[in-house]
Amino acid sequence: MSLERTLSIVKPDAVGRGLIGEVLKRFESAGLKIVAAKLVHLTPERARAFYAVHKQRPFFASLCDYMSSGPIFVSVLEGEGSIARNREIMGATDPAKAAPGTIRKDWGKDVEQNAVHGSDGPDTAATEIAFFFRPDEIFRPSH
Ligand code: IDP
Ligand code: MG
Repeated sequence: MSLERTLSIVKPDAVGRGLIGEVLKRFESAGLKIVAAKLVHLTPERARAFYAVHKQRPFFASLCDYMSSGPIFVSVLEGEGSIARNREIMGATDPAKAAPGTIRKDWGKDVEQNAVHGSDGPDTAATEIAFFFRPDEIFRPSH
């Protein structure tokens, strides 16, 4: 494994229920370091741009409405194998199928409002981090 960065989003349903701290605690307990973070309210256009890869899927319009329905908490997680590690901590896309102890099992409402997003590979991680953060907004030990 190598030192990686990945993008995490606490989605509007979880932010609205006051779960930001609970989610971040799981990342930090797993040894992932939060190296950038902020609250963002996506416009529908920005939500469509973020999820452009899914634009042919039947749930695209609903997903973009949901993701622009309230503030989200975006962060960059750094650590060994952080991309896969974050996906493990999140659990399966559908909370009903997620493993016990995962974020989505504990707090996801349904397959759409599933509490969190995490990048699925190195290329998407780089693209998604750049979607939300300028390089100078990401912590480096030399700062
Ligand atoms: P992921 O978030 O686990 O990577 P993706 O397949 O990339 O899952 O889907 C992106 C997001 O789209 C999901 O997190 C969820 O919010 C939503 N989504 C995925 N599948 C469905 C579905 O079948 N119905 C409604 N929403 C869905
Ligand atoms: Mg995905």
